[in-house]
Amino acid sequence: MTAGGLLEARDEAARAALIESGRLLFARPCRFFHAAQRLDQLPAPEGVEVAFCGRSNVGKSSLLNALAGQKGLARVSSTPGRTQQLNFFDLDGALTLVDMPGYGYARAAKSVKEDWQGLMFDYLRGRPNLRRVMLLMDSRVETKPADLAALDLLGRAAVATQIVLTKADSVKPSALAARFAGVRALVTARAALHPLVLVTSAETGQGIPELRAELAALAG
Ligand SMILES: Nc1nc2c(ncn2[C@@H]2O[C@H](COP(=O)(O)OP(=O)(O)O)[C@@H](O)[C@H]2O)c(=O)[nH]1
Ligand SMILES: [Mg+2]
Repeated sequence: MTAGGLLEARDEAARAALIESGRLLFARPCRFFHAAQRLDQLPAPEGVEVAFCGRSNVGKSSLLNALAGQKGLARVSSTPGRTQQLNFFDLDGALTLVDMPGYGYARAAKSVKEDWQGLMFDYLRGRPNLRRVMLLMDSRVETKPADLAALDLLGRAAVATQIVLTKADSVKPSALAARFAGVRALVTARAALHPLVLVTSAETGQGIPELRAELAALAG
C-alpha cells in the first residue's frame, strides 16, 4: 500500500492501487457506535480517527453515507443546526469516522466560537488518535467567515486539515472551477492545510473514490 495519499502517488499504477485500497476499505461494514455530548463521554482513543466538519447543510451526512455506500448511516436532514454532539462510526476496526456538529448556521462567524468553543475545541486539541479533519465546503456557496473561523480554530488546535468541496453536481463547470480556484488560493495562503482539495458529489459519486483513497492512506 502507498504510504502517502494521492498527491504522493508516483505514477498511474500507484494511484490506481490507492484508489483500489480505498474501494476495498469502504466495502467493509461501517456502523454508528457512539455519540458524545461531553468530553468525558468520548470513546477510548483507539485506532486512526478522521473527523468531518463544515457548515450546517454543507452535505456532511450525505458524504458520509456516500463514502460508506449506506444511505441511512448518518442522518440526512434539510433542517440544519440541530445536533451538538460528536457521532462516531466504526469502519470495521480499520478507521473511525467522526461526524462533527455543523457550525455557522444563520449566525455569522462568532457562532463557530459559540458552537465549538467547549467540546469541539477540546476534542480537536486533545484527541491523540485524530489524524486529520476533513473540512467540507459547499461548491455553491462562497467561503464564509464561519469557515475561516473554523480554519483558525483547527490551526490553533494544530490538527491536520484537508478541504473537501461538496455538491459539485449542483453548479456549472465554470462556477465549480472558480470555486475550486478560490479554495486553492485559501490553501496556498494557509501552509497548514493539506495541498490536495477534493471535489465531491454525494449525488453523482464524483470524487468519492479519491476521498476513500485518501482515507485508506491514513488508515494505513
Ligand atoms: N445536489 C446535491 N445536494 C446534496 C449533496 N449532498 C447533500 N445535498 C443536499 O444538501 C442538504 C443537506 O445535506 P446533509 O447531508 O443533511 O448536510 P449536513 O447538514 O452537512 O449533514 C440535503 O438537502 C441534501 O440532499 C450533493 O452532493 N449534491
Ligand atoms: Mg448532518
